[in-house]
Amino acid sequence: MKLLIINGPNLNLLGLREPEIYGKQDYAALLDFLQASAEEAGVEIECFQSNHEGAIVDAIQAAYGVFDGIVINPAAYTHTSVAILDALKAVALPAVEVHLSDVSLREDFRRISYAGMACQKTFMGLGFEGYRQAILFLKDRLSSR
Ligand code: CA2
Repeated sequence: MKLLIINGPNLNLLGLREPEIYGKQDYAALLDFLQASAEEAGVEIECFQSNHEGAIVDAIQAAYGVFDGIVINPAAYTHTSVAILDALKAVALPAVEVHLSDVSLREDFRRISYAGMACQKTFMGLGFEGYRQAILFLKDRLSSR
């Protein structure tokens, strides 16, 4: 089972600022955490991060026929990108949305999630643990098909 983990803009700068919202750990620590979570779940993962909307759309399209599912934190594009929503709908791979922070408790503009409309589940406000939950959720869903 192969999962694609997508992280959107600025998540490569994790740990640099706003630790009270996103935690103190950096992106390299997130990658280590993802790898450990994948090994625990017995799945293969590939991690992709981009600051560019089109590159994220390209990665979702390229996942078709290669990956069994997608875990995505579209970061700021969560709240703006119909293109990412359409790409997720187009490939129709099982997808789970993750947010480090609880976006429902923040500014109003963060309450809308376009990508989330094409996802089977959302984990938010759990920090890195949300990604682990997402991997386990997809593993469970995909193994019972
Ligand atoms: O909580 C999340 O995971 C978010 O997807 C993070 C996005 C934000 O736009 C979403 O509303 C919620 C922002 C990621 C920014 O990452 C930073 C990295 C370093 C310093 C400051 C922010």
